[in-house]
Amino acid sequence: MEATEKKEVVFSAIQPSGTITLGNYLGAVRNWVKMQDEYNCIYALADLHTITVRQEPAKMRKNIIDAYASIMACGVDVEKSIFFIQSHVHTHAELAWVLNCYTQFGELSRMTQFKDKSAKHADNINAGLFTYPVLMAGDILLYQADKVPVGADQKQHIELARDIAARFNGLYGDVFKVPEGFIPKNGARVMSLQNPLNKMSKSDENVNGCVHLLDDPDTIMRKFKRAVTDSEACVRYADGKDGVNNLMTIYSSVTGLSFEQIERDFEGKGYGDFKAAVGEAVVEELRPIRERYEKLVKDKAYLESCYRAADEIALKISSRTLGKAMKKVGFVR
Ligand code: ATP
Ligand code: LTN
Repeated sequence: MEATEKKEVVFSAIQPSGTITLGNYLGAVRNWVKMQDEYNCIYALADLHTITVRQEPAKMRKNIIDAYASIMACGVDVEKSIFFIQSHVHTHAELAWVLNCYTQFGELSRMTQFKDKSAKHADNINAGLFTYPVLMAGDILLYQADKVPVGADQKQHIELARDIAARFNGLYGDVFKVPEGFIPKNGARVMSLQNPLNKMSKSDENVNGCVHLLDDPDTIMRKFKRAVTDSEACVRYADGKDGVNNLMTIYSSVTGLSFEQIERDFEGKGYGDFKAAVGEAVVEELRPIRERYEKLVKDKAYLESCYRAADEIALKISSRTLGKAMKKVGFVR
């Protein structure tokens, strides 16, 4: 029991904004799974975050359940970790409001994800999209997390969470743990297979650019065969070879082979062979996940029992931090 208490706390979340991608998996979720034995892990489906972009209600409900089953299928084990649904735990929205008043307009204006998403959704640049990183900071700080496993695109948001925590602590004493990002060396930024200058994203309109966790083997192979490369016909990692670099990153991340080893293995071979090898490696990595998902998603009652139990524990833990923060600010408790 004591050993458990001394473990560091890990917190992370993912938006149920569509089917989970190979980028989400290699950049974040795979590390969530690996960290479960060494840390006290708390994970969430960040459904409050998803409404910063307009959602279709029936589809959103389905996405939430599918994402919950998918993450469990990846190996997040509810016997080891707490895996809850953000909107079921009211402390998140409450702390976000408080922290909004400790975050500057200028800081949020600098967030590159806000700039990207407001360019992409120019007809709906809502206040939630702007304050999204504050909700995310609250998610992390409520659990006094030490480490936050995320992809490279979230680094700026983690820095902001650290700044907000340090500022609040500077005013009121040690209320929040100042968290650290945990970004993988390889796979932190998986790019679109069709446009390797853009990150692979759940909401990509080009279906061939993005491999989904639940794609069947033929679809995966087809997407890799169509992946954009270059005219050099040489498998090597170098500036300007963004398509090949991306395929090498994916291959290395899945197989554990170094770039040097991959270059040696594919010396004298064309891109056709290489793309097929990357596709096959990904098919094998994702096969057991898809199989587990198919079983889990059928058992809605089991899924519900998992998130209900986790929601309750998350509420208990997060209420302690919220209560402390509100008391320090001056609310009558
Ligand atoms: P959306 O397209 O709705 O913005 P997304 O695909 O970017 O979603 P998020 O839910 O925002 O996914 O991210 C979940 C986790 O996956 C985060 O830790 C994020 O850093 C990571 N991640 C997302 N895309 C990639 C990618 N292409 N490569 C590596 N990690 C990624
Ligand atoms: N913003 C994150 C999802 C997210 C998150 C979090 C990640 C919401 N809350 C807390 C880590 C910690 C994203 O991946 N786009």
